[in-house]
Amino acid sequence: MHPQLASHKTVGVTVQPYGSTCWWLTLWILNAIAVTAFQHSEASEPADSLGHGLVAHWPFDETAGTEIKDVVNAAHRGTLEAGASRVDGPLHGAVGFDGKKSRVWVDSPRALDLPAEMSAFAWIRCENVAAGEYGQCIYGQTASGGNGGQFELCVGRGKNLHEVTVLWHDVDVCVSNAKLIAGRWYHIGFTRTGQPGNWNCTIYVDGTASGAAKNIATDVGPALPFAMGRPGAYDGLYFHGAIDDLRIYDRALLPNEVKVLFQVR
Ligand SMILES: [Ca+2]
Repeated sequence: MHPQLASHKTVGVTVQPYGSTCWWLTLWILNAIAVTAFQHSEASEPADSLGHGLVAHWPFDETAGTEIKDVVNAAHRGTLEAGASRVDGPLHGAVGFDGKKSRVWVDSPRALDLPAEMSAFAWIRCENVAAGEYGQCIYGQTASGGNGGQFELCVGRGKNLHEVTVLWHDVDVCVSNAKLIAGRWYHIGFTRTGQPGNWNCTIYVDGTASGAAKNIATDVGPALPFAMGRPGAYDGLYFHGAIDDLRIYDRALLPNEVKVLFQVR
């Protein structure tokens, strides 16, 4: 029970034996408790919808070891590899990547087979936002030979050295309007809506839409191994920075849900 509610209940029980005035006082207190409970429920409603369609959620809040737990499905555990480290993030713990070989390896859980609508959101801090031709992959699905899968999020790519780029099936499909600054945390994600031959992608930065592409003909690639800090099983495009609270959905979050998710602390 909420400590405040426990305190109110104690007061009500204490005053009840002292006559009609105190009885009405008790009713007033109980009513106040009910209103408080209703307001609490109403306030939490938008946040509650954020559990709908959530297929993976890695908070990175473990304090030791190399295991990264998915609080939605225990089968989606990841592993810190090659120097990926535990650092402080906006929401408690986060994972740091050195841009050399470090990554979180997850592999191919069935729930990450997302060939249709989807969303992925996380807190991200880049140490280098101008990586060069192919940029750095923050997370994504890719085969060991480099073929792209259903989704990737990259930074510092091609001519968009200070922006984030969403790719699927090896194709850049959407670029953020926001230009990132190294060393600062951002809440970044994207949604995919539509259907084969006619997809839409919107990138969000800090709760607000920041870049969109419509009528994307490029179809989604196959489900491939997933990793953070590099593109899946491909040995390259390593990310130099940190990630916190990565959430993946099998639906497109609505704009107001993205705002709420940005405000979660
Ligand atoms: Ca965290």
